[in-house]
Amino acid sequence: MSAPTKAPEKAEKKATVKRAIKPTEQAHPAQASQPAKRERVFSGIQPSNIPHIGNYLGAIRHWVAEQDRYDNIYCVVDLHALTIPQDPAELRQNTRNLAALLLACGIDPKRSALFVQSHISAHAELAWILNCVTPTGWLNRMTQFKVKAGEDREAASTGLYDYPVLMAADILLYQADGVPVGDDQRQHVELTRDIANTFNHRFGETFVEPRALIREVGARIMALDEPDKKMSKSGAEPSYLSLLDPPEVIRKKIARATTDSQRTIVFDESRPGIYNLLTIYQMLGDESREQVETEFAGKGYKEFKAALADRVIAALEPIQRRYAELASDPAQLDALLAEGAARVRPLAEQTLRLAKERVGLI
Ligand code: ATP
Ligand code: LTN
Repeated sequence: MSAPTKAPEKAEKKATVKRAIKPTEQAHPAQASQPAKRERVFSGIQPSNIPHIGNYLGAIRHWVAEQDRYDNIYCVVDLHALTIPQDPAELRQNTRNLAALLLACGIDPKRSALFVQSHISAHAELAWILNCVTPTGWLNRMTQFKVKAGEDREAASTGLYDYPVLMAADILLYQADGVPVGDDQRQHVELTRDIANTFNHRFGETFVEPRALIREVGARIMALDEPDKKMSKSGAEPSYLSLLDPPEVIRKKIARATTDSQRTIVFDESRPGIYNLLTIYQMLGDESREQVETEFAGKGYKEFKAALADRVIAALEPIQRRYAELASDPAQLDALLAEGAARVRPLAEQTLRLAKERVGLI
């Protein structure tokens, strides 16, 4: 192979001047000359199962509520779902169901781009480039991998190990300023910042360093049966409240939820079961803790659990109704997802082109 000539370097320099992206706390670099533009947010959710009330309270609800504040991009991360074994037919179904459910929760395709990760090949391509600047030591520290891989770490897929780098690619491709997520994803967003920072230092400003947008309340809803563990889509049935659970299932799961032998119904973090249920109750009603505690002063768990079930059922009823309509028209859903991908693909491709150029791919 011949030695590299000066020319590509020059071309690279020129590209740097022309397309330099300066990360700022305020705005997306491409928006630097138009400071009035909104900050961009990106977030993803896996089609690994039907979402639960934790996904809703920790993430989806905020995506919906903040649609007028940000430039929004939301993604059904099907490539991430592949990191653990999936039945192909189920994955296809779950992907469409999840998209329908996000729309039913209030994601508005006019204000938010909603698309499927595998429809934009730049995600996988950028992930490869980022793999090559990410030390394995960083991935070894990721707690989600340790939890998901379980005892037999050697048997976990390489994809599961590499999951956070693909997530970094998702975020960095769109030069997102913020990443609205639940508390469990904090470490992955920090890793994304580290990867962006390392890349920018090595190759010149290329990526915005995003920050995690995590709420104080509800960012970590716990499993109903084991309140010391996070509620998870991949947990056992009685551990979570699915957004599509019918009323009688919701009542049963809440009635069986783990509490403790004390009687008072108060927000006490040392009592994780009742604390978790109270948090769900409070969030669905937008009340203060004091108001909730006053409401149940002198009352028992049975009464509280019945009130909680009523509230969850009432909150999910309109979502389930809209979902049934949307899910009945898969062709329209597919068209909408294709539109979402078409809207953001140019952004992703622009960033990928720049990253390829920066690292020296011709
Ligand atoms: P899985 O069990 O398949 O890994 P998950 O339940 O962790 O799924 P994701 O699709 O990975 O859900 O996450 C979607 C969003 O929901 C993310 O922003 C994540 O941080 C948030 N989230 C997940 N679980 C909770 C929870 N228990 N409480 C609050 N937010 C949560
Ligand atoms: N890792 C996330 C899902 C996810 C994501 C993303 C979230 C994939 N890519 C990009 C925010 C931004 C999870 O397990 N909840």
